[in-house]
Amino acid sequence: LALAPVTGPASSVDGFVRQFLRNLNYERGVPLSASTPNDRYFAFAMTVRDYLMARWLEDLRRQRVVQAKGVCYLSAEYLLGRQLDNNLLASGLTEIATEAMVACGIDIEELRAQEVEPGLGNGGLGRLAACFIDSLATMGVPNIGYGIRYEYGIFRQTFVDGQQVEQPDAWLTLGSPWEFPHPEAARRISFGGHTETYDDAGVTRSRWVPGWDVLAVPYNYMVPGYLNGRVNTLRLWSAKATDSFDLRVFNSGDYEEAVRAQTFAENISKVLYPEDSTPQGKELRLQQQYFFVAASIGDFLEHTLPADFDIHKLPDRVIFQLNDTHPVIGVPELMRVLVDERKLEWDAAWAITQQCFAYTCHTLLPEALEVWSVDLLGRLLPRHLEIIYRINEEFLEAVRERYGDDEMRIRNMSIIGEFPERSVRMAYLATVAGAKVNGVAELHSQLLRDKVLPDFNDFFPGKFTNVTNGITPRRFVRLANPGLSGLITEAIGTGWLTDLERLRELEAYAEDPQFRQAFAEVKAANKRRLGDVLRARDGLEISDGHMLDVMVKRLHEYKRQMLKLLHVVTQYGSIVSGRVAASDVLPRTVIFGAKAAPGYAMAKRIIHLINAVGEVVNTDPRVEGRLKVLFPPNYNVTLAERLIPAADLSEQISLAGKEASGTGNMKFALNGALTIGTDDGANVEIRQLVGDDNFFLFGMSEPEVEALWARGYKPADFYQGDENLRRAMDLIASGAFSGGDRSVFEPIVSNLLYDDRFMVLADYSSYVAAQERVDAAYVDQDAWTRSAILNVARSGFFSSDRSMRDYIERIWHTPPLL
Ligand code: 26Q
Repeated sequence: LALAPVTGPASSVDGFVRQFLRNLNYERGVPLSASTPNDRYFAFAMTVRDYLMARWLEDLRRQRVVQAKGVCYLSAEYLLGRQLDNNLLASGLTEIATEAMVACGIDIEELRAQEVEPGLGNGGLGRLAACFIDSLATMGVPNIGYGIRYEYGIFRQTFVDGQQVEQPDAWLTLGSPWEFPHPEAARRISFGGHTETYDDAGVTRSRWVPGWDVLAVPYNYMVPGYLNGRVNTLRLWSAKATDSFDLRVFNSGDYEEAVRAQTFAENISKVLYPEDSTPQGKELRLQQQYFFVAASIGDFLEHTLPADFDIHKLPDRVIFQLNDTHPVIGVPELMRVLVDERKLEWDAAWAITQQCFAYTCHTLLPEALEVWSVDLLGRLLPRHLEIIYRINEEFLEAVRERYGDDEMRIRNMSIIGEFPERSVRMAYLATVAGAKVNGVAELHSQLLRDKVLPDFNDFFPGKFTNVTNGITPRRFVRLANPGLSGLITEAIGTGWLTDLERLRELEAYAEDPQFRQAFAEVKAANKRRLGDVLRARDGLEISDGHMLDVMVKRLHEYKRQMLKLLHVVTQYGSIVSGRVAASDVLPRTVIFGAKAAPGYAMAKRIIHLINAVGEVVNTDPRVEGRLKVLFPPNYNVTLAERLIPAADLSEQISLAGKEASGTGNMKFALNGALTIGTDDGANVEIRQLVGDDNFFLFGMSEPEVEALWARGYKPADFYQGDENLRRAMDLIASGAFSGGDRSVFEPIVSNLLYDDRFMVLADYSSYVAAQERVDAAYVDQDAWTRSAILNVARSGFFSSDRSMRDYIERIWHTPPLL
């Protein structure tokens, strides 16, 4: 890759040292001798920042001059992970910076450890947004990511007596060297009040008379492309009280009330909602959504576009990509700006709006489809509610024209639902307004089109499409797995990091015993490195020679951590009952990482049970240390970067038809783990690519799931019919993992026996059989390594660069800016 000649203050070891010391002295205000590790981290990060700054300004200038079409990615979440190593890598400064620190006698590891990762997302959706902006920068596509600068990110998880306890994630306590606040560019965002009509030169128009407002202050973050001298922008909004709040002090003399009002306004960007599946319909959440979307659209229209821009040409300049329904309130917002403020005719405004939005859906769970009660929405955003009603009226009119008075169809397609209360269906609004609607894996897109929104697919032929998710190989291969990256580059040369399909060239190396040996050594070294991390972080020990069996993702019943746990309990039960000699069990360490939504009682109980099983299994001498269950708390991006490269086995075991895509599955495959998985989400595509011989498939397919529901699913029948399953369930029910207290985990057991919405029991026997195939395969280490190499070689498709190319081709039509 052509890299512009490295110039600027930090581009030699000497220059880096000088700039570092200057930052330490003049920005931090400390001499090296009196500096803390945090001072040194800040000065170091600022030095990397200084290097990128010229390129950033140049890109901003270029984007202003060229006025090409760009993508505004609207996402309530960005799960960025640590920035330092990524930005060093993108700048090509890693070696220079390392040498510079050696020259200063500074331990660069100590300095790295200072960085607190910005956890501004829940899981897959937020991490996907972070991968996408990395890929766009690397491909030179102009892009702004817009979102919220939460003061508190996803909670820090701790365990007390095996139970999850949440702590606030105060990631900003010591500040962040990566953000650039721009208070001078703050925008006023309004809420509440009422609407009225008025006479505008003979035309009756509506307008919004808001009740209160807040300031949205932008904070910019650099998004550097990989070794291409490009830097895009991530702009996150922070809420601040407006002076109208101060005015109230002046007017009323009620100082306490005024301060309360300020706090109220600033609550909007205070905390990330930690629910990732069953949105609660909280007013503050809707405030967050409107706050960042209105600020972002306003910012783009007024600051990115030239002052004299002909607004009718907006679709030539921008596509607003909606990351799930969270930013969908942007649709009526753009309509309001165009109709009320820019005085466009409704039809013209609607034609523009329909070309400027596209919508990505990330779920299939009906309970996760976002709705807002008309009552709440009307109170908070009365003008937007009017606009939504009009959009719906005109849409249903068109539906009537096409199908006649098919009242059933009209009720089903209405953007306004009536039960259990009158509410706005945000996914429907997004589908009606969006130029395109996409799912995130082939199976998901197909189910979305045929099962979730079939009427819309019929009405809008060609609107539905698929873009299979991807992950950035820069972070999740190059940074997370330097050992493997070195090996790959040695074999096939450079270039694969920006053209991941080139990993195909590794296929031949799978047949090379020396390469296999080297590959296995890298895996072993990654396991030792993980061992060091877990020991230092949590006091946990990984035993030598164990298979590492890893399941990391949010805790949700549909993802079925319980299925994995039932397998552990089955193995444990057969050892302690003497049916299987411990010495005949293939040594395994099972690692879980998962946060539960704080209000999700069943998920929290499952966490408790995993910890309880671990406690018993890990300390029972009869197991002879051949089975271990580890659950490091607070799984996050930083830990993922250590865990994934060390894994032998990747657990992707959701009920078929429930996991939209999954992206962890891709990260594991690209790091040479084999997958045990159902035919769900992107697993389907992974299996097709890596081949059946290199993937452990089990469980019902989606049509089989449907068929079993149709026949009538009785989980107790599966319990009765499978001795292993009965023993495992009985062991849990007996209190064996709760000091004899049978009540603690009873709700889990009875839920599985009498409800089991996600069919854990139905897939149990197939899962256990697949795990036996895993055991058998793992015995032949060399054959396993060969399969692992083939997983890497055949997973190049899952680069987020490819996802971005698909979005560009199918949805955005925004070429790279050369
Ligand atoms: C919505 C409203 C109110 C409060 C919270 C939310 C909310 C927040 C986050 C709802 C959903 C989420 C996150 C969903 C998510 O991460 N989905 C995952 O997206 C991945 C990327 O496409 C997929 O790979 C996963 O399959 C999907 O579960």
